[in-house]
Amino acid sequence: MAALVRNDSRIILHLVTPPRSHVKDLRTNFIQDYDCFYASVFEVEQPALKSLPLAVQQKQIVVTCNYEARRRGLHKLQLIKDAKRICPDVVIVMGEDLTKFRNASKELYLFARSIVWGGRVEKLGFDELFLDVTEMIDYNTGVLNPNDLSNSFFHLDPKDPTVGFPYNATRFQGSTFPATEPDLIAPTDPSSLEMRLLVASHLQGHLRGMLEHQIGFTATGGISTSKLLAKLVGNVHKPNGQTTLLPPYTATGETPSNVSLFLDDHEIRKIPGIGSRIAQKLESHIIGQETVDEAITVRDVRQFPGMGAPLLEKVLGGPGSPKGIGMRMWNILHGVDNSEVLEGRDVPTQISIEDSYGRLDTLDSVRRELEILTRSLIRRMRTDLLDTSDDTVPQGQWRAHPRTLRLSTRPRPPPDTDTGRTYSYNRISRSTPLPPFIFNLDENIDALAERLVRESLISMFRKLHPEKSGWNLSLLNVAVTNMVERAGDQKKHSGRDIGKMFRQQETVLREWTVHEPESSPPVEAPPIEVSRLPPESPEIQPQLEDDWDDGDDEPVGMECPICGVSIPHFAQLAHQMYHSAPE
Ligand code: DCP
Ligand code: MG
Ligand code: MG
Repeated sequence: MAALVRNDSRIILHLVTPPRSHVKDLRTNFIQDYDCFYASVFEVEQPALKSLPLAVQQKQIVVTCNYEARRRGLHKLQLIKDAKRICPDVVIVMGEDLTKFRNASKELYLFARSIVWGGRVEKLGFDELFLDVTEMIDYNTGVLNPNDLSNSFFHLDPKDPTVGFPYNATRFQGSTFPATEPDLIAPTDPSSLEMRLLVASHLQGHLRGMLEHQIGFTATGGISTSKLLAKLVGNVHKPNGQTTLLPPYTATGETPSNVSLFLDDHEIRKIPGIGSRIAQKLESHIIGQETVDEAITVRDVRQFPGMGAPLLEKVLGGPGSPKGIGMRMWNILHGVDNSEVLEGRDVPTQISIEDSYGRLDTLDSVRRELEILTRSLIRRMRTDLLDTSDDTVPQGQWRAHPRTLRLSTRPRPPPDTDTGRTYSYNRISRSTPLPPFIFNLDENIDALAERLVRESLISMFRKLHPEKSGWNLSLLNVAVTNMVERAGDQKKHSGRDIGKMFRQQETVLREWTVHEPESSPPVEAPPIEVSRLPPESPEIQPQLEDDWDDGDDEPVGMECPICGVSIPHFAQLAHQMYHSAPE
């Protein structure tokens, strides 16, 4: 319960503000989740699509669709053939090349970062941002005039009092949980949690308005004191809405906490941080059977006799479980999440390009594929690591130098003789210092790629696979890691340079063309591991997958609409064939 108290006065939005040590409990965070993101990227390019039912296709699946299509019965992760049957006039666009989504995602991230003081904007997947706006809320609640709240002005730049927007600080912007008549809510104490959340709701409304009217994307938002609560409350009014989780955040006397009121009806499976294995263990403990289909809610777990951190530790702990899982789960069930919104980085920590294969078993084909991957890798390095802001250096200057070259492969074991299915091995890899010639901007990319394969990658490959034949690979990955930023650049994104931010913001808004942004979110994610792959198919088309910002940053796969298993993109076609194959 102590943890609950700590959480009580935090404010989280689906844009998140950074906690400062002395206002640790007054964090204001929010989250923004763009509506039908991939579909919106196409709509921004071609506004005429907005009024039509639009679906984005990857393999045979609707990966997302716009809200016009949803009104007509389509939904995310539906089979294309079902979508066509339900809505014959659906407009289908291919979305397998992720470049434009990645670029739009970075552009939107940069936009948010240009506004939020301290740059505490964290990406979650491609289309969600947490913004820690604590500092902005500290400042703006500090300048409120309690005698004239309806004529307030939100300052977006403390150095220039004219930059900002007017707002009415006697009412929340957008929706609230619990739903309340806006006129009935009128906090007057500028330092209260209510007022902080109220002011934050206007900031989020303003940002969403800018996004919509100046860039063309609508987003849905949530406002609270932690990432967890901001994210969950952000789901309440979709699309193009925002919801603030109202205090009280702790129960007092007869008054229940709104956090519990809000969380208790959630299925535990829907709570971020509770994966399906944990949910299953909790469900079988609560319901008392090994396999259960019944979904249980946060309330069911929280109010279960004897429930608490020790019992959760007993149920969930054991080999393979992280230490302290009981306390972590108990906190989550009470909406307590002390994780911070992480500040973004301007350069990635690594860039890697990979592809998957149905069959790759000769040195010639490996050499050919390595050259293809290396060409993409060099292109990506030039896009992400070159600073082209100085007109006197037309080719640009390297903002960072990766020091290490890494080659990874994933060998494919022979099929299981009983079932005919194959199971994947883990990746194996080797690293070596990255030869400096790769940074030569006068040389063309094809020649550089050919040389890197000939001089480095092939010998690394031979060390990984000393046998001349007999191997068969399901994946190749070429990466540059161990990034060293140019002197001076490391400091550029720490601290706050409002002037620069606003210049950057203008640039972002003026040139809404999808180009490579000059900064990027944190990267470095473990390789995608698939413990079991569906049967191989000769029809699997190798698909370039670069994981510049993989892991958290990029959807690594989709849930199969038939069996619900999470399948990486490259394996989706094979997985569908697995379902359609006769038993
Ligand atoms: N995506 C994907 N594979 C998944 C889930 C999502 O490739 N399994 C992609 C397509 C989405 C984007 O990521 O457009 C963002 O995912 P969301 O779940 O936020 O979905 P949308 O933004 O499309 O829709 P919503 O309006 O419901 O947020
Ligand atoms: Mg979305
Ligand atoms: Mg999303």
